[in-house]
Amino acid sequence: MSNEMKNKKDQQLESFRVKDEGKKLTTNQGLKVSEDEFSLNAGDRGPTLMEDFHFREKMTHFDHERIPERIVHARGFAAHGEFEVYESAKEFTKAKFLQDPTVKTPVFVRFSTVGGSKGSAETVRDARGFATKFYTEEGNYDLVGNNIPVFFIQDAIKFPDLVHALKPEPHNEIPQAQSAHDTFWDFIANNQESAHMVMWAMSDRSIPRSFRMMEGFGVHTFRFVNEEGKAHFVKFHWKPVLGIHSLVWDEAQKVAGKDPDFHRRDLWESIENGDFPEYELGVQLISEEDEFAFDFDVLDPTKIWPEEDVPVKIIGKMTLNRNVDNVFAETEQVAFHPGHVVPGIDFTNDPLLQGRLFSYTDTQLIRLGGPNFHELPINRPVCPFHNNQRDGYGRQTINKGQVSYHKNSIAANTPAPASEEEGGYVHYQEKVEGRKVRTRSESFKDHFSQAKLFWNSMSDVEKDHIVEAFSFELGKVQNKSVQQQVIDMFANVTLDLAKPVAEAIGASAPTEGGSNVDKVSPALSQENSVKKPDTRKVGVILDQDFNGNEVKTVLDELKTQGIQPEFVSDKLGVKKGADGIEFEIDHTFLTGESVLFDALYVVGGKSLEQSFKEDAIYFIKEAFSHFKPIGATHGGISWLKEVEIVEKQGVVTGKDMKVFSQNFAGAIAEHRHWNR
Ligand code: HDE
Repeated sequence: MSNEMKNKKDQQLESFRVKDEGKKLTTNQGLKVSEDEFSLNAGDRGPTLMEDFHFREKMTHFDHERIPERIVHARGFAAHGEFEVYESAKEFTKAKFLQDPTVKTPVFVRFSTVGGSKGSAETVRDARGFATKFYTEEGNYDLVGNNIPVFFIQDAIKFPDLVHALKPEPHNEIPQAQSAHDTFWDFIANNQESAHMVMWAMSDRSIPRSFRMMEGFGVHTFRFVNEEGKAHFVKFHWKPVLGIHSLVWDEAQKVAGKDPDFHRRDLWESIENGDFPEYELGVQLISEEDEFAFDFDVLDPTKIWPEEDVPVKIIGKMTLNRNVDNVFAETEQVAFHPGHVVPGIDFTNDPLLQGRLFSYTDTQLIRLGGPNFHELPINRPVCPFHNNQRDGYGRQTINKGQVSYHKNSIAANTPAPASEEEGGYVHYQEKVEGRKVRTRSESFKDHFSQAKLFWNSMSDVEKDHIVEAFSFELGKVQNKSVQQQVIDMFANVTLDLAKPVAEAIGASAPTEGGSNVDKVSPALSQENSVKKPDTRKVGVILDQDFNGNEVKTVLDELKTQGIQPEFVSDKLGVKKGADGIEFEIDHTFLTGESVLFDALYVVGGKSLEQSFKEDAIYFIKEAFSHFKPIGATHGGISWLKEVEIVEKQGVVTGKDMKVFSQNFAGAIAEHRHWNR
C-alpha cells in the first residue's frame, strides 16, 4: 500500500517499522557482528570472557524482555481499523470525529479475557474486554468497554477485592482463568450488588464464539456535550454486524485444550482473508432533565437502560481491517484509559468510573516502566502534542529550547492553553455539593430487579444454560456454606434458578423468595440476534471415490454464501473422487476436531478402513451433541443413519446438490439447533 493510501495512524507507524530480513547482523550500536554462535572464550575449551560485548548485550536484552502482564485483561489480541460516523451526531456532541461522515478515524481495538494470565486459554467463561482507541484529530479517545453492559461492583474501591477473589487462590495458585472456585463465589455472596453481572457471566455471553460475534459496551454512563454546552447522559454500544453468538460450555472447555488461541486465530484469519469484522456504534441518550425519571439510578454501573425504554441510536461503524505487525510493540504496549477523552465527551459521577480514572495511568506506569508510555508508537496521538513535560525513563522526543515551564515570557508564554473555541477541553460545569461521606445513595440498593429482568428475557435454552453454568461453578466450590449463601442470594432473583441449582449441588433448596419483576427485554436474548452464514467454518469429512463434481457444486454454493469449507480426512495430502476430481486435505482426525468447526458436511466415500468410519462418527456425534448443523450427501447419509441422527433439527441430507446446499446454508445461519 502506498503511503498516501494509508490512514494517518498507519503512516505514523510506518516511520517506526523496521525490516531486518536480508540485512547484516549488528549490535544495537550498529557494529557488524562476525560470529553469533560462539561466545568469546579463552581458548576453545576455556571460560567466556567479560570482554564479549556482543554476548553481554544479547543476553542482557533477553534477560529483560518481559514486562509485567496486565493485572486484569492480560490475555488479549488486537487489530487496527477505521471508524466512520453515518451522519453527524452534532445535535448531541461536539466531538469532531462524530461530525463528518466522510472522515475515517483510525482505531486500534484490543479484545481480552479478564481473569486469566497472558498465556491462558481464550474460550474460558469470563467477561471479554473490548477496548477501542480512536486516533482523532483532537487527540486520542479511548472507549474501554466490556462485552457485558454492567459490572460486578458499584464502587472502584472494591475492585482489588473482586480481582483478588477471582484470580487463582493465593495459597496454591489454583485455578487458572476460572471463576469456578471458592473465593470468587464467596465474594459474590458477600457483595450482592454483583447479582446482575453474575447472571450475564453465567449466561452464554461469557463464552463467545468469536470476538467478531460479541457486543461491546462502555458500561458507565458518560456525558455527551454539544457546541451549545447542552449535555445528555450517554451509554455506548458496539453491535457486531454478524450478530451475537456463543459456544456451548462443553465445547468451550474442549476448545480451551484443542486450541487455546481459538479467538485470536479466528480474528487474525478473518482479517487476513479480507472478512473484516464490523461493529456498529450505538448510543443511548437520556436528557439531563430525565436524570431521575427511571426506576434505576443512571449513575449505577450495575444497571442497564433497557433498549426498549431507551432506544439504541446507531451512529456509525467500525471496521477492523489490518492485523498488527508485532504483538508486543502494539497489542502489549497499547495503553488504554477511560480518561482519554476529547471535547464533547465527558464523565459522570458513576463511582466506578471515577475510580477507573485514577487506576489506568497508575497501572501503565508500572507496566510500561515510566511516564513516557504515550511516546510508544502505538500510543502516540496523530495530532501534534506539546507541553512542558520532560525527562523520565525512555524519553524519545528531543524538546528543543530553554523553556519547559508555564507561565513564561522567554517563549511568549507558549505552549499556551487553547480556548474552548480553539479546541481546548473544558470540563462540563456540573454543580456538585455534599458532605464528605463514605456511603452510597439508597437509589443504588436494588440489586435483584434487573437480574430478574435478564432472566425473564432469556429463551428456555438460555435459561437452561444459566442453570447449568451455576451448577458447574458452584459444583466446583468446596465450601458448603459458600454454596448455600449463593443459592440463598439468587433465591432473591428467582426460584426457577435457585431451586434446580440447589438440587444439582446438594444444597438446601429455597422455598420462598424471587423478585416480582415480570418485565422482559427481548434485546437481551441472543436468540433474537442477527443470524448469517457468513464466515462460518464447515468441516468437510471425505474419504476417496466420492462424487467430486457434486461435492464441488455444494462447496461452490456454500462459498457464495460466505461459508468456509475445510477438508478433514484420515491423512493429509490429496483425496481423489471417482470422477478424478481432487481435494487437498486441511486437517486429519488427529489435528482437527469437531469443536473447531461451526458445522460438518459429511460426504463419506468408499471407506476402506473401519478406523476411518469410527473417527468420522466420533466427529459427527460430538458436533451433534453441540447442536451444530450437520449436512450429509452420498455415503455420508448412511453413516448418519447408523448413529440414528437423521431427521433431526439442523441435520440436512439430500440428493439434489443445489437444494441441499441452500438448506444446509440456512441451517448454518441458524448457528445452533436446540430441539434435538
Ligand atoms: Fe478495567 N482495568 N478496571 N474495567 N479494563 C484495566 O488497565 C479497573 C472495568 C477494561 O486491552 C487495567 O491497562 C478498575 C470496567 C478493559 O489494555 C487496570 C476498575 C470495565 C481493560 C483496570 C475496572 C473495564 C481493562 C489493567 C473498577 C468495562 C483492558 C491493565 C473501577 C467498562 C484494556 C490496564 C486493554 C484494564 C482497572 C473496571 C474494562 C488495572 C480499577 C467496569 C477492556 O487499570
